[in-house]
Amino acid sequence: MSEATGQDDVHLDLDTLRVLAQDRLRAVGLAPDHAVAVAETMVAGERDGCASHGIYRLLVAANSVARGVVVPDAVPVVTEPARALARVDGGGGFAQLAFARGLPLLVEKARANGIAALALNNVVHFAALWPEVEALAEQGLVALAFTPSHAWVAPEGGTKPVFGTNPVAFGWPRPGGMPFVFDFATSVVARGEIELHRRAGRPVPDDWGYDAQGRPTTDAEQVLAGAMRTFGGHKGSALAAMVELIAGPLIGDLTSAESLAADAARGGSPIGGELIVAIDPAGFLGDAVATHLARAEAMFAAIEVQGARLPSSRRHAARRHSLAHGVTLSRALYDDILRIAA
Ligand code: NDP
Ligand code: PYC
Repeated sequence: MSEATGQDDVHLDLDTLRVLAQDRLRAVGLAPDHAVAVAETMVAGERDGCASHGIYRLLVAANSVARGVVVPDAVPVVTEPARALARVDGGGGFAQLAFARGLPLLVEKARANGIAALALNNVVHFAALWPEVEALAEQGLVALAFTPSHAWVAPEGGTKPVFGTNPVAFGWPRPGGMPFVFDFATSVVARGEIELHRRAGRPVPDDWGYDAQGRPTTDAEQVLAGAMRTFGGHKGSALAAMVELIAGPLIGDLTSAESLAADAARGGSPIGGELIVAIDPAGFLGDAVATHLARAEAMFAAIEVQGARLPSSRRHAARRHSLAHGVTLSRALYDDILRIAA
């Protein structure tokens, strides 16, 4: 059910949002199985209060389809390059269906070998990575995920883009509770956050990026045209380089610079690969798993007891609220979504 809650926003329950997202994705030409997988990740982002990677991504995904960046009816192909390795060739489609097709094999291999990795190749990626690591941690596995994007981010000490916004995500299973998950870009913020500032006509902090001449600027448009900065100076810069390497050349896929070149100024989402690693705690610990996971709980308690919060606690609170009360979109975003494929 949807209802107008005022001139500037629109309230929707999650089922309505899901139907709207699937409908718009099919309307732009996405095959039904892709539309379901892609809509699910956008609805999950909106449900969890991740505005830059929520339902706003409908506009981004529709643009990638319209510009011919993504293969809308790609059929993912799963292979096993080695005992502990799985690969899904996404055939140029969105990453969500490729991940869904590779997940069962990754879990099976991690349980059999103690550790396993899944490479998604030849996919288009517009989304957050926490759904991947959360899905694995919910099955009792420790998980890591990485993907390059487009070359938008300058290395520390430079002002010209080399890296993508290159997120790193981590998931840790918690007995009887939601997994411990963090997921963030190695740039100072995700590019989607700067896009939202541009849409709202809001300035960005002056340490988010440079204009095309390499000068710090608070103009979101200028940062998008120039270069973003890494988080944490040389530390974020090195992590961004690591993501380029392990989710690019290591799995035979594109770096962020190569992805941007392949886009050929179409303005689509990044094209390339994603690396997902899953570790079964029982591989190291055997019957002592419960004892050692309990020690991890002591660390989480020591964080929270002093008033600090765990990553994902805000997201999980947003999820509880959205499941009970639905979500609110700005009227401008809702109208833009209705205009997709119209
Ligand atoms: P943030 O800087 O907002 O960091 C997000 C992470 O940090 C979350 O796990 C968040 O938990 C946690 N966090 C935030 N504040 C605190 C705090 N005070 N204490 C403890 N934990 C905290 O995210 P980014 O802007 O860097 O990235 C946003 C999203 O963009 C990510 O999901 C990422 O995957 C996505 N992205 C995707 C790319 C792609 O190529 N596909 C490229 C770049 C980014 P919580 O959610 O609970 O707030
Ligand atoms: O927000 O930086 C970003 C991003 C890139 C690809 C998907 N999201």
